Amino acid sequence: MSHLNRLFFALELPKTLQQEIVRWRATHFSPEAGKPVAAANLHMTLAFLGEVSAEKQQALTDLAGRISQPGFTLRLDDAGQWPRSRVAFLGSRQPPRGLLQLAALLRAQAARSGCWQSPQPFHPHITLLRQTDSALRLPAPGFSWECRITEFVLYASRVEQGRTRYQPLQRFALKK
Ligand code: 2AM
Repeated sequence: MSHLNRLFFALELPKTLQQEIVRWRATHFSPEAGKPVAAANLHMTLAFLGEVSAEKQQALTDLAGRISQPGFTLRLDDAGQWPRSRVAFLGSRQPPRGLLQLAALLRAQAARSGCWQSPQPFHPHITLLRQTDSALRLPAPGFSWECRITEFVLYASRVEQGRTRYQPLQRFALKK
């Protein structure tokens, strides 16, 4: 069997936005709130693929390459916590239709290619903290960032020297 890679499709955030979010996080969450995700690792997952062989990766990227969908604007204006998975996240009060369509398509392609997909509905989010405290004080509403999304990215999740690193493998342009 060929070597397996842990893969997922996601939206990349511009570096400037990653830095802004990290600064905002530092002022709105205490250091004890949880384990902060590194700035370069802040992203929005569209479809998690799991451990994938080179052959299956090729099939998945062929399918993803056929997606023809316009870009969209992502607004980040919501924060929340999932106590079961112990994460705090940033999200959208009204996720754009283009985002939901893209994720649905990628998740359907993944399922048809044999990648197990969670039965939970897709909740677009950017994980900010892991291993969170049980009762976090969440930032008050009023914050908002906007970001134009023109592509999506296939990432490999690797652990290097004890640190998780998400390596972009392939980029897929959305229509202008
Ligand atoms: P999370 O941030 O909510 O944990 C790389 O691990 C990315 O894939 C992360 O965005 C992570 O989401 C997501 N991910 C990891 N395991 C997953 C799973 N079993 N189902 C769905 N998404 C998963």
